[in-house]
Amino acid sequence: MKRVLTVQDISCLGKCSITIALPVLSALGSEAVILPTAVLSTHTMFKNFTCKDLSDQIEPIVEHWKSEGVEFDAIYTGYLGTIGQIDQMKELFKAFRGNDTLIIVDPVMADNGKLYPAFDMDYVKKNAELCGEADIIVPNITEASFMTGMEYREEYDEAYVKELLSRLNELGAKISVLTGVSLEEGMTGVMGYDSSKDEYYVYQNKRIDATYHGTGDLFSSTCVGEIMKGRDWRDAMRISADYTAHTIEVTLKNPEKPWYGVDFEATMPELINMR
Ligand code: PXL
Repeated sequence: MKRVLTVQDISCLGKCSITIALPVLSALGSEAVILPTAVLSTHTMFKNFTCKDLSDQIEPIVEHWKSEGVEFDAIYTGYLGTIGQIDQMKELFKAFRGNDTLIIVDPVMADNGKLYPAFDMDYVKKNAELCGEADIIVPNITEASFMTGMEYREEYDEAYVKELLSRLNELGAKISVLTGVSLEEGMTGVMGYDSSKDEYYVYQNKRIDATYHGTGDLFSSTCVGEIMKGRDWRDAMRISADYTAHTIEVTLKNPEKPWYGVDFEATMPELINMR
């Protein structure tokens, strides 16, 4: 069984980060190991959330794992709280990067043209450095435009997306995948670039006009789980885009849908058999 370490916050209520990564990775047949960066009462789109930073726990946990000889097939980082934690991730990569360890960085920090409340441009710069150490990065267009210094656009063409990918590639990751890329009217999806082969991959599916928290985490966790199942990164992206879009559609049909997250619990049985 593949063993995946995921490093992100625990938002106790909110269906994002670890509360999505754990069930998705388990459902896809990987052993999920967690390293929580902080405990929040809810994700940061609620008002008055509490937050306990866990930075001081990272080193002792890592040291214990090292003493146990623990190895990982993949390390997947998502929402990190502070610049200091990004430095800690660099050390963690050094400690556990084996010849076949896949490192996937989702530089969670912004959406819809804006940074999330906790972050600033110093954090963006640091996240760009972390992306340079990854095998695969999965930013959305907002995160990519912040990290590359390119203008954020709501309306764009393929040339703009290719330029973003080319500048992301300069950060140093082997494969850069942009999410939330809409290249045709009524469609959305991903566009990726594999620098080792100089190859692009585009996948578009139906655009659903709804934004939900945690959908980026659902997409990334599914990618990691699918790659661990042995899928090529392009197939993993396609399945993850389909699964995320389907889950949003199902959520919209639920009359009791919570506003703060998607009903991935309802669609998980389908995920297991997706191909
Ligand atoms: O879904 C990304 C995410 C993860 N963790 C926390 C968040 C968010 C998005 O806002 O607030 C705490």
